[in-house]
Amino acid sequence: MAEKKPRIEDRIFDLDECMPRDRLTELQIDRLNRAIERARHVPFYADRLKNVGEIKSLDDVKRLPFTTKQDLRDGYPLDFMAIRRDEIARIHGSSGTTGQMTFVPYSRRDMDNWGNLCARFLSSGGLKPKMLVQVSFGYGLFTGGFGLHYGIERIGAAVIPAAAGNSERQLAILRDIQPDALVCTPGYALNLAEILQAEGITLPHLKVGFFGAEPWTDEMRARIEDELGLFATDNYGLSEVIGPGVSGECPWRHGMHINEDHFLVECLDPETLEPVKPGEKGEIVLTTLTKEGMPVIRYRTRDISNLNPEPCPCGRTGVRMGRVTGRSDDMLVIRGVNVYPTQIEEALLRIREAAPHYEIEVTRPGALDVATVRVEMLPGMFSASMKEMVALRDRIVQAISSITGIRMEVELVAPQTLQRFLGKARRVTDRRAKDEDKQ
Ligand code: DLL
Repeated sequence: MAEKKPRIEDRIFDLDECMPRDRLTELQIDRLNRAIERARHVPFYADRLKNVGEIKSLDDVKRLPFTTKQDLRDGYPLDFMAIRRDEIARIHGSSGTTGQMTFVPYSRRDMDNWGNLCARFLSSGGLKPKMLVQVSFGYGLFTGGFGLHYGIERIGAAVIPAAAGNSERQLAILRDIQPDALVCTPGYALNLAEILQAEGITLPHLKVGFFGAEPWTDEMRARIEDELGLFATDNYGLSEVIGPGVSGECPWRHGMHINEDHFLVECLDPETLEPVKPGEKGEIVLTTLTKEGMPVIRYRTRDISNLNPEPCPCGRTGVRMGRVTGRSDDMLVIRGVNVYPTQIEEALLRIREAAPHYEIEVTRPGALDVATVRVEMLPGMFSASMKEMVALRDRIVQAISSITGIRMEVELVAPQTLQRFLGKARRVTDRRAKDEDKQ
């Protein structure tokens, strides 16, 4: 859903965002050679880069080794650090919810670059000096809170570091301080919108919202904008690479411009590891070009997206990555069909009477997979007749099937009964391995 004409004024924060492509390529090659030299301080890379000579064209990137999350885990706690201990300016880390956590050290220069990179997408999404911003991301090892914080300050706007959680307090800030901008996960924005609606509070002062850290859809954006009355943009990043600031939307909102002067991007077929055609879906693979604390080479993000190299009307020259439809490790294979949780969300958001809160459970009671989607009804629907509820359930089954190609069981549950998430949502429970053990 690309926009015809942006609703907000575009403000380019840094002219490097508009660097002509040929100059950008030259800069990337130069920076890549320097990044390789820095990476040689890391034993993992020193060994793998032994026979890699000078990089002369971006095609040479094929000669470089890949890095996986497992490699970083094996290097726990700081084997991937390429600076001295007394040069560390900050250490962040990934949560470790899906395994061993990893630490990510930053140098002073990394911190400086990071602030600028976040300022780029904040500016392109409508943040202006002197605006007041509520940051409802976690502050801590998670990169969301601190990353956005420094970007906001770089623009000359003011921060309310609300941090994640305590919805009562979040609402009090929104209502009583009246910030101009909100920063959090899209799921949490929707959650706040829902509580505001239940309490009959409207927020005419909110102008812009910056949402990221988890997959969301255009339908979800429309609902958030409608309910909070703001202009919402998507931004993407990951802690292993820097945190938020890898890419972000411009006001045209047709993909997130990648900060290619700092990150070299590839979109590869996750099986063959060969590049996919422009516009086709593949795994995003990133190489840091300027990172000093922990450079990564060809880091396999597991995020599935696509790259659009067409020029953008905004004038920024960085390629645009499409919405992340999910992580390749989030992908469910149900009866042989690939399904991403965002597809369920997309289906639910087409149906006004269903709340976009859902859980997916996959089981294998016999030979076949059974996927059950639990969906919350909106409060008004809860008192509907049995006939209306059955009709609603059937419409949801139909919507899911038309998007995913498979039929799932749908259970309607009472409003406010499914878990809400302060940070990233976790919606899938896959019980198939356990079911097989039982058989
Ligand atoms: O989530 C960094 C971040 C913070 C990005 C705040 C944007 C805003 P991690 O905790 O390491 O870092 O998680 C990274 O989150 O590989 C994606 O799977 C997912 N992700 C991040 N941004 C988006 C997005 C931060 N805009 C992982 N859309 C990534 C979809 C996203 N998924």
